[in-house]
Amino acid sequence: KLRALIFDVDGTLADTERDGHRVAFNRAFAEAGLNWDWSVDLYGELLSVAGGKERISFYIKQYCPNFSIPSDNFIADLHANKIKHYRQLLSEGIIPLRPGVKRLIQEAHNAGIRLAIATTSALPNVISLLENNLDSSWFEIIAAGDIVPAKKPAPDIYYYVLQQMNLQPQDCIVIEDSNHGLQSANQASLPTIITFNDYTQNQDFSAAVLVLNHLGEPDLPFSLKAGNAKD
Ligand code: XBP
Ligand code: MG
Repeated sequence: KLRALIFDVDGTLADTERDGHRVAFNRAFAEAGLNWDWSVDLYGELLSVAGGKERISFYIKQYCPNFSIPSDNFIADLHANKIKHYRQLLSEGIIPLRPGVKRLIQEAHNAGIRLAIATTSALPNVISLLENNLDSSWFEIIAAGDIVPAKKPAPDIYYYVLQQMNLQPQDCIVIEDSNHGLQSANQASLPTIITFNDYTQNQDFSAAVLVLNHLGEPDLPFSLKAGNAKD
């Protein structure tokens, strides 16, 4: 019996990466006087590293090998400022939920299915996204950011949610958008539905129970759409 739905956030609830996180990183870099500028394509590569702080470290190692990190909390401070910019972007309402997300969450809530979040992103980011779009009190557990030391694709965040909710993996379905997320959930034995997006569409999803382009209405041929159903 299905008892719980566990949602990833970035790329799953909303397309937050390209116009949200990426832009916020760039604004934080500019504010710190750095001439780093993450293009849409470069950001696609950087997404191979989960977690904002981890992504900045990776970028420095890979693309700015001569850059000397000025202080111990340089990356943490930069990331804290990135969170500020990201929340500002969300509050402007430019990043809507993906199709079908709100309906699924509402119907699951009405049916008494328990809801949880498992994300690599920092907690304030998740709270902002939920508060701008949904009733965040519906989520029993919001497992985010550094709450577990090993981020996705490690399974730790999903083990954490299962333990906190006292659930068995077979009682749950996970909704993810990336191969990282799929690996993380699968290692915790959780059946996973993928809703891919532009950044993740070419990834390997063979371990998913279902792969969809989104959770909204199916993309039916025109003649089958509402109003033409009798054709
Ligand atoms: C999300 C991420 C995050 C965000 C940035 O992965 O990889 O790093 O891009 O978030 P997932 P923070 O959807 O698999 O959880 O800057 O808040 O870390
Ligand atoms: Mg994701």
